[in-house]
Amino acid sequence: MSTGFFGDIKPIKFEGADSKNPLAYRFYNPEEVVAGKKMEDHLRFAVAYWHSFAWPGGDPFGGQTFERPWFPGAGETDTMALARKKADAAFEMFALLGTPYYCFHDADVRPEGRDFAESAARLDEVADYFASKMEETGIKLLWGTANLFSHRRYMAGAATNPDPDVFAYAAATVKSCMDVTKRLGGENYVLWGGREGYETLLNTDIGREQEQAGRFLQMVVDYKHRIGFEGAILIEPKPQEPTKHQYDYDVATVYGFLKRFGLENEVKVNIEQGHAILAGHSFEHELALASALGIFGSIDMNRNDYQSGWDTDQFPNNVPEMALAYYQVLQAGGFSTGGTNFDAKLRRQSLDPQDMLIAHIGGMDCCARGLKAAAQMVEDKALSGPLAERYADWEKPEARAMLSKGAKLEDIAARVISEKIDPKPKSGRQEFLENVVNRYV
Ligand code: XUL
Ligand code: CO
Repeated sequence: MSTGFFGDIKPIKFEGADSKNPLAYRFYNPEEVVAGKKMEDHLRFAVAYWHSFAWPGGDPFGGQTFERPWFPGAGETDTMALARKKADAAFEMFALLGTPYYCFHDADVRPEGRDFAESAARLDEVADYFASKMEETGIKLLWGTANLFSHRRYMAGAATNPDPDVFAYAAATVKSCMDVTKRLGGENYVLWGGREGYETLLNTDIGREQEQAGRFLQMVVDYKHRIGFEGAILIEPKPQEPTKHQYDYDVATVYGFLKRFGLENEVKVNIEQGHAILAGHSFEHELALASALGIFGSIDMNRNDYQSGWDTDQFPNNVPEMALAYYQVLQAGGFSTGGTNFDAKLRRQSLDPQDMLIAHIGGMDCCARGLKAAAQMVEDKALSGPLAERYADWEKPEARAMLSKGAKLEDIAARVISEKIDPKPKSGRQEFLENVVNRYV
């Protein structure tokens, strides 16, 4: 049943590259087979509940710009009725877009209760409502997560808080969110440590805080196994914002953390484009590293402004960048439990319900173009061919022997002398390879 929020807009259809209809897909054709799989199954798109349905359009200088019938103050005072109204509009949008998945934090979907028990009960009640909508529409949950950063109790961290009561509250909250994620068939559970970091060393014991975070994560993994949650546990790295120094800085840092607490085979990463940029990396670097370390899980798709230095969470629209990102996703074997979650929000002047659709349509089209370009590069071995050639000498037995167990520096040194080894530098061919990529995008 239509909520009327999106007027009489019909489900968005693929119309092809020549279409001028702003409410049509020009490149995302869910049924089209790319590299042996339907585009829909490659990309596994998800809508983020928080940006589209919970964020009021504020920035540091001004508050709400969006008027939504489910926001408090819009007439209705029963906050659970507003939560249901929000869910109605959200599922209507998922269905209009044809996005197979969505993602949410507890705080996006239920009003905060007077105490933990009431908040948890409200989450359960909303989850029942979601369950019936999921059943009705076939829309699935890519991941659930707990918001352990907005409420003032978390201002000094959740798992890393100096106050053990906050650690306890955060643990109880994650438990309730994992329960709900499992109940809704969620395919992953995400932990983004928004406040797990610090502003000043003057009041911070880094060693102790990281021990707390490690223990917390071990308990999350342990709980996952005990309840039989089959999804992946994912950590989402980010270098700064909201805290100045975040403990989950980037993929490399997260991997070190996982190793330290014996969790590298239990936890993967959810990599966000904007967070990669903030860390001084490229998105494809973070993806390639996660894949090389065997911890690639899922992506938060968006785009960060390259000048502002903060997390602008814009919708993606840069196809050449997406092509390199999906190239890494394909090299990693594609998504298993993961997907492409639009952790992206409208600009605060984009007031209309149509803007929400148009932003997602543009983002999905851009990902589709990136995927198609990436798949073609894979098929043509456009990059993997030259790469294999560059490392080909490592296939020789004497080269492999140097990396085998028991290899010794002195034996290698003797061979350099006896075989008169004198390396001849070869071109890295970067411009050639850049030109190759440009043929595909
Ligand atoms: C914050 C961010 C979060 C996580 C989920 O920058 O990306 O929305 O994706 O908590
Ligand atoms: Co994110």
